[in-house]
Amino acid sequence: MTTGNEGQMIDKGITLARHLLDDRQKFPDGELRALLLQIGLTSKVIAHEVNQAALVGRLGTTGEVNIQGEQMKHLDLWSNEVLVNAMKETRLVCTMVSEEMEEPLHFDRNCLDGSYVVCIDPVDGSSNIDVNGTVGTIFSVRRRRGQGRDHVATDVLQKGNEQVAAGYVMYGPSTVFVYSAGREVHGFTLDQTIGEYVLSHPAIRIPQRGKIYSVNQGNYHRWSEQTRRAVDYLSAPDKATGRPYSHRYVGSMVADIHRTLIEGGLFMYPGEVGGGRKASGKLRLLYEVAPMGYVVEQAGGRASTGTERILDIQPSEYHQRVPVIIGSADDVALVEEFYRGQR
Ligand code: P6P
Repeated sequence: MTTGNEGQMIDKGITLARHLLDDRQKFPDGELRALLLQIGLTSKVIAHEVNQAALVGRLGTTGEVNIQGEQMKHLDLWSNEVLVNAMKETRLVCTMVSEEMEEPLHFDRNCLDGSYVVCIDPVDGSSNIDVNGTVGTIFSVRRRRGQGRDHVATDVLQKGNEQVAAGYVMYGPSTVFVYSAGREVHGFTLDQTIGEYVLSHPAIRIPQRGKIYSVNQGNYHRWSEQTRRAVDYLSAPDKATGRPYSHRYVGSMVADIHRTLIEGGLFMYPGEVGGGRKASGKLRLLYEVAPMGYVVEQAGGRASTGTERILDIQPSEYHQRVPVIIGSADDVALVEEFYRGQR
């Protein structure tokens, strides 16, 4: 392996570490840089475990049920523990919220240590792992604003527009680390030959409009009239308006939104009528929808509930669910017209 000027590995491209260091003028916060590098490092450990899950007994469920009432997977618990330890080790994080933990975890008794609050979904879409499907880690970073144990109410339940960084890791045919720290969205692909993330998708911009919609069509009869009319419109043939859209649905939010980010279109998880636990959809605001919405907005897209910008929502509880329409600006705006009675 040769190196060129400034330690950049000429034949391997720009690594995540080099990128974050080079971005100093746009990225002055050394602590945030260190935190993102630690998340990147931890994701490489998780990537290996995901890849070997079937061989090391990480498939299947533990028999326990999480706060969401969902079967907990061996991989969920293991990856949560790995991420918690990794964040604690940095001494940069005072509190963590996770899909796998009912309450926020404070790393020191008085929450005086660590500048950041990190919300994570350790392995999103883990039900796909048993069938060798794509899964992902989603992370959201906010600054701690308060002090002492009472700071949770002010610091964890912050709006998505308070995030200072967010992103995801997609464990698919290749492992891809995508993040934004409020200026651009960059994607890195794990180069197994050197064990480093290498810049593969610089300055990602989502197409203004796409040709794909992504939603679990099986929930059609539980949707509101507006949702059904919007999906019927997208799937109806009409050459003049470039319809029908193609339908793609992996059932793994990271996979579906990564495709949407690269190719355009929109991903939806609407609320359901009938008063069940999915009245506000299935996906959680703090550690799934807000971070993914932040990334998509930074790439020029939009993230909405249908009537409200996701990043403007004031969270009221840690595991709060919200309806999601996220993707190309023109496509999200189109669907919002159905929810606003303009179509
Ligand atoms: P459904 C995975 O379980 C997940 O949390 C997201 O990754 C995904 O978008 C969604 O749920 C899929 O849910 O109800 O369509 O199986």
